[in-house]
Amino acid sequence: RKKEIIMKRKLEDSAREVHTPQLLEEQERLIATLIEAHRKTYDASYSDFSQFRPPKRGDGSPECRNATNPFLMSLLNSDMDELPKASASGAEAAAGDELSMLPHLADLVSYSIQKVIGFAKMIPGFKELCTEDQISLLKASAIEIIILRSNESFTMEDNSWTCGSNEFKYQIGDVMQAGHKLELLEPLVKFQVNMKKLDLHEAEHVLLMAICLFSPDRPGVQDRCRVEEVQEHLTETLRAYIACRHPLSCKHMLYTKMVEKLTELRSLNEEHSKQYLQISQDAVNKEDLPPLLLEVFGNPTA
Ligand code: 8C0
Repeated sequence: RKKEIIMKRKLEDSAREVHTPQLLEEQERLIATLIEAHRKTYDASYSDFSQFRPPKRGDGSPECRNATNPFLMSLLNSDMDELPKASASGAEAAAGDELSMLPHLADLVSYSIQKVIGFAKMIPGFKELCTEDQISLLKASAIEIIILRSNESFTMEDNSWTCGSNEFKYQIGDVMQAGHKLELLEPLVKFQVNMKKLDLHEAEHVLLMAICLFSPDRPGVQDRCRVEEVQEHLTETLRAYIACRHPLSCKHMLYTKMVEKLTELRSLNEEHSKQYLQISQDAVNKEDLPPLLLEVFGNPTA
């Protein structure tokens, strides 16, 4: 009797493998909802970027090329005949502030957090969670989802995030001028390159962001079962989508590779939290970090 049941299960399992899984109508609707949510919260014209505090790049600026003559430079460039008051820091500032890109990138991250929140609110199941769980999920995944969504602006031509004009083109050097170490940025760029190579469909891209958000194992999550349920529904939809919509030649292992990306994001996130602590402490007096960013990533002075 037991053997019969086991045999029957095996038959059912292999039948499932052979028959191409279908995209259920409900799954189609879910994908359409996610794509619309993403389009409403990702402006690919990047026209809002001019409202951020402007990017300041030390490299290439006249001050920096003349780093040996910072005072001469500042006198030549200003209408006043006096040396800057705080001489030591004046020299530093003229030679190119170490955190000169921080205000712009902090504004970009803060803006992106707002967009990620907007995206989350449109995912079926998110609003039904209690506010505490919504906050726990967002706090833990915001930076990961920003990294994922940023792949849309990333280009392998010159390994930069290109958001319109040259002013809003971000290269490793620019992010270093926001206080980030090369050791963290190299894996971040490598991640972007490997993501780009996966050449995801929009449906897969948005599903991955939603799956990332609904991770039941984030710190502080109360109703893990609800979160897991939604995540499983999303992963099932992703598997079905890949199985029936992705061209045979490139769908091999795609789901597995996508799940691997989520693991890589975790370790980027972990490394980032360590550096964030350092940067946020360096930045406390500069009032460089927007309040939303402090709330989401933590405020070292609070
Ligand atoms: O100066 C700081 C700025 C941000 C110091 C710390 C932070 C961190 O937030 C508090 C984020 C750190 C993160 C790098 C570490 C990741 C392991 C930032 C600096 C990265 C993440 C960004 C913002 C550098 C510039 C390019 C990176 C993602 C980029 C994203 C690009 C876009 C453009 C965001 C996306 O939302 C969008 C609309 C465009 O695609």
